[in-house]
Amino acid sequence: MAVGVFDSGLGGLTVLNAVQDTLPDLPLVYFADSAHAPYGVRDADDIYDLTTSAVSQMFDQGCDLVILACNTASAAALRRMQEGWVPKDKRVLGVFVPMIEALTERQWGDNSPPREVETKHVALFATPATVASRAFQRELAFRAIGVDVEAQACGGVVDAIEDGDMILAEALVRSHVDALKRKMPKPDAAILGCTHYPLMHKTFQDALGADVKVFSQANLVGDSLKDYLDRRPEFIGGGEGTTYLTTGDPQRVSDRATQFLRRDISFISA
Ligand code: DGN
Repeated sequence: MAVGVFDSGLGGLTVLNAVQDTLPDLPLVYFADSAHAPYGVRDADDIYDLTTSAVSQMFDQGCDLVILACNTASAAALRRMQEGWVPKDKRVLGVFVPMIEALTERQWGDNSPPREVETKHVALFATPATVASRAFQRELAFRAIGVDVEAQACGGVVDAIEDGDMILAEALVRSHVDALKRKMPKPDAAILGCTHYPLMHKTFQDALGADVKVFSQANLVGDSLKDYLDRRPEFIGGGEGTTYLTTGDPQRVSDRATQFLRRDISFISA
């Protein structure tokens, strides 16, 4: 048994990295649905079908707990999966709740009624599908009142990062931040709601200004998983190391992953 980390492609490796840092002995399976990436431009039904198909394969690989590291899948598919698809002895968790708990200064799993919080103006940067789902606003409304969220769909950024074109990625981030600022001139906080954006953290911070608190999810998810496993140790598996699975061409995906994380990573076929 291992904990599964699912992503549409390689971006979730930022989350996997943070989990490996926080929980170095935890056996892990990383699943990249590279044959169908990117998810960010697909419609919700398509994302649901692809995500359930991948997570089924992860259950078959012995993962009783799967984290959807992909924001787009968390936004478009997670609630529907939790409401009827996930078997009773398995768990599927997303990446929004840890971010929202940090933003609203709540303890893990605090389900008390929504309350006023200090952060009043929040900028959300994410893929078009995540923005269209309004999942972030829905989950936030369960926990906080009186928060104004302005969402900016950041077209092109994921593709530029995947292509290794960081100059284009930086230019796109700056123009998306400018567009956001025209709608919300003074955000208190910004949420980087996409697996790839931690790699652009500095560009977002520079463009937004030093007084905006920028939340990047990878570390938050690592800490939140540690809390979860402290409470639910039955989900900690035996075995060791990380297995990397992909629906794409393993050689090509391994080469790109090695470039992306600047360390050797070897994928096998899912
Ligand atoms: N992993 C996706 C996300 O976090 O939204 C980004 C990549 C994509 O499929 N567009």
